[in-house]
Amino acid sequence: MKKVYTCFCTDVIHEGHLNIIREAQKFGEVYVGVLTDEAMIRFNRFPTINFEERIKLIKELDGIKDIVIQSDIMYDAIVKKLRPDYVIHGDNWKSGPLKAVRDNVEQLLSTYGGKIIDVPYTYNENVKRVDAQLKEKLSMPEYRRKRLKQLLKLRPIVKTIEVHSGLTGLIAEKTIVEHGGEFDQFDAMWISSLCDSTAKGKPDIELVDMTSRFRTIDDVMEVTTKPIIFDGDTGGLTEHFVYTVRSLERIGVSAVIIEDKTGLKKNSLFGTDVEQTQDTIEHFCEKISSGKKVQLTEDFMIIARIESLILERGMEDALNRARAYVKAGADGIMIHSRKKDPAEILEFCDKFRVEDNNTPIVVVPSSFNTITEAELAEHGVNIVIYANQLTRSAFPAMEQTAKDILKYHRAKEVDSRLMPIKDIISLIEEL
Ligand code: SPV
Ligand code: MG
Repeated sequence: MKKVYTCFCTDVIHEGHLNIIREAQKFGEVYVGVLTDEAMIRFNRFPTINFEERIKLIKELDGIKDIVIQSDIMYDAIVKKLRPDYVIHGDNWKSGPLKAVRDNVEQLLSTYGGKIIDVPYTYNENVKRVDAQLKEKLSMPEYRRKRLKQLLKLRPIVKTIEVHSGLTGLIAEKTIVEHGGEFDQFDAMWISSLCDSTAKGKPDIELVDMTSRFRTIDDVMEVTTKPIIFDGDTGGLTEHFVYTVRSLERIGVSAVIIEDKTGLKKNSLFGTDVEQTQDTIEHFCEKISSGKKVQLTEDFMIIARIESLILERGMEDALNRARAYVKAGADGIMIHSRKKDPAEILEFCDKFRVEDNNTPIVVVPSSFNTITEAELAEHGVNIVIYANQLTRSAFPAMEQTAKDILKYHRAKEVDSRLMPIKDIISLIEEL
């Protein structure tokens, strides 16, 4: 009997999958691969059921010879082990990022005469509905909220990008890149106080009020499924912060990061150029523990941000605060720096990790931007936030366009740099 292999990366079996199995059976015995969670989340949406449940789902299908666990998006290990005569897949992998997978399989099979079978992708109303329902499920508060904790277990480092609108949310949600055989996408979204304020033409001084910040969260949530980390600035008065925690948790935000500053907060990247007051350890600990007391689920995280390095209070002060904040109940520590050299951040991480191997560390490498995610992960960092790069890339592009229209007295000269009208219309999915 010939061997036919297909890999499923799904939490629901619909007629498209059944069609693939039917087609596969015509060529031989069917082996179905189940992609691990770790591999699946590199390029697909987050699974709504876990790996064991997905295996069970496939096991219940008729006409399958065996199930194979596939732990990499690329098929090298599977093809080596199974040596299938055929690999069958929906023809959607002939273009887009998945084409790299098809090319890889084609090359692997060519070494011993194996063949690819491309089956026309089933995309009817029924399949569309199943797809939409899964997406809807992932966007629900109870699914979205816990996802950050799930990702912390599945990812070597959780990659987070700043969003401040529905449109930037869509970029965070949908951008998937294949590069050198590796797939990647962002895991989570950061609602930055700096960019949320900047988008409104306002300074980053806690002037944009919570009602407005929640409006931004809602705009993002409407069109995305990925988990949200909210920049809570100083958290405000403890008596107010407890209400913020409740509201964020209820709507499905996964974490709030609050910084240990008090009084008029200014953006940290000003450093010591402006007057900034650091909170006392006791007072900030009280804010953290008050927040922890009011939350209702195990999913929500309160992350304490330490400003000691920004304010040049020294490494010992930063480490002391980290110890105290964790003791007060913080679910994570964000350590910030505005130095170009990542040395002080890495020193903090190394020293903190000697004492504490569990508490997640968050960093925001805006200034120390030469360091890679892998290097950060080696030093025990769990979440990396690209806190303002989308805003900083959009602004100069828009400004240049405005200048050129004024210069040429028409828009023809800028057109080649613009997204085609057709593309911008189709960017937004219609229900
Ligand atoms: C933000 O994005 O608003 C932050 C990070 O708080 S930083 O601007 O680096 O302080
Ligand atoms: Mg901020």
